[in-house]
Amino acid sequence: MNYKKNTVLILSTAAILALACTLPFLAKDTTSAPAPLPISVPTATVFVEEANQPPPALPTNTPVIIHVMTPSIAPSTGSIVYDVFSKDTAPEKRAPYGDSYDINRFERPFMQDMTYVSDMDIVTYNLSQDADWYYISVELIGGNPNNIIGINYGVEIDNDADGFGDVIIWAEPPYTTEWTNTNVQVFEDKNHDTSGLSAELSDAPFDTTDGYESLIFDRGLGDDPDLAWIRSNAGMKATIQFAFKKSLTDGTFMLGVLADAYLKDVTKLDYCDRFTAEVAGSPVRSNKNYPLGELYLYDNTCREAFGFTPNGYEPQLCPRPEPGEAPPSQPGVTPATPGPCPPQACAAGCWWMGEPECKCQCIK
Ligand SMILES: [Ca+2]
Ligand SMILES: [Ca+2]
Ligand SMILES: [Ca+2]
Ligand SMILES: [Ca+2]
Repeated sequence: MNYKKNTVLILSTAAILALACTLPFLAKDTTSAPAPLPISVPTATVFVEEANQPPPALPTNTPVIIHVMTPSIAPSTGSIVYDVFSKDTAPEKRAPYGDSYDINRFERPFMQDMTYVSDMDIVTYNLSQDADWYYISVELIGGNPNNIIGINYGVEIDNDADGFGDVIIWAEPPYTTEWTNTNVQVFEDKNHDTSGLSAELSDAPFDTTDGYESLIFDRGLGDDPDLAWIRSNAGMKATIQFAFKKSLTDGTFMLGVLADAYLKDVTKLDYCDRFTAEVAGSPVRSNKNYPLGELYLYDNTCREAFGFTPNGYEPQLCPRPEPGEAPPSQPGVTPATPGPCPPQACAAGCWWMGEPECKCQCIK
């Protein structure tokens, strides 16, 4: 009996010990972790098959743009709107007048050191139209819009004549003599802040606005691939010429043009709200902020009314003749002396001081 009992005890103990060694939760040897699952290794055959396939087509970022309409190559010329120009005073490193910072009127086609850039000095602009298009022709003193300095040109449209620009047609070089829009964009201001707080005055320093923030046409991409175009050297009064679809407006609007070779940022318009007059400097020698500071290489114009008769109080509207003042020499033509301080002839040895003095200054 005892022999049998001992034999059973020994065999039972051996069996328990053998089982314990196979149970992972009892095993103390941490080096005997379960073997990892086998990794699937691609076979050489897979690579060979892929290598033999033609390369996949690369995604393209140049969608095909199909134009339906192009503007006329011979639009008419509209009534001329005049801007101040600086050609005659440029050798004296100054603008004659016409730079009224407070009211967003600039005449500074100059580098910061007052070096003159005639290719961005606006002299006149005019608007004409046909059945489908408005044409905005811009006359510059210089004849090379492709000046290496890099000049952007723009057309600002104020649809409701409240002084806050609503749309800008914005173009960058290179310009060609054929109509193109590979260098044209159109932006909108959807939150009504292009003039900051006041449409009539500078609100500087004011930096919380986003100007024309919404891109609605990008070099042919947009709801209408033909929305806006530009060409250069199209005629005496058209060193730069824009065309845009009439559908962009309701037919009544105010419009002005600009040339910009420095900031070139439509989200920062109106620039007069960004910089104080002191920081921006002035191109007019008699101004206490002369010479130019942080805002230079920028020329813009007053805005003219199209499709409606203005009441004369629209912000940024081109000045009207004063009562009793001689009417324009031609019907519909704006006088050639915009601004409150038109230049006058001075005696020999004297020159016109412009704003704010409005008088002749003579060499003593
Ligand atoms: Ca000018
Ligand atoms: Ca507006
Ligand atoms: Ca303002
Ligand atoms: Ca805006």
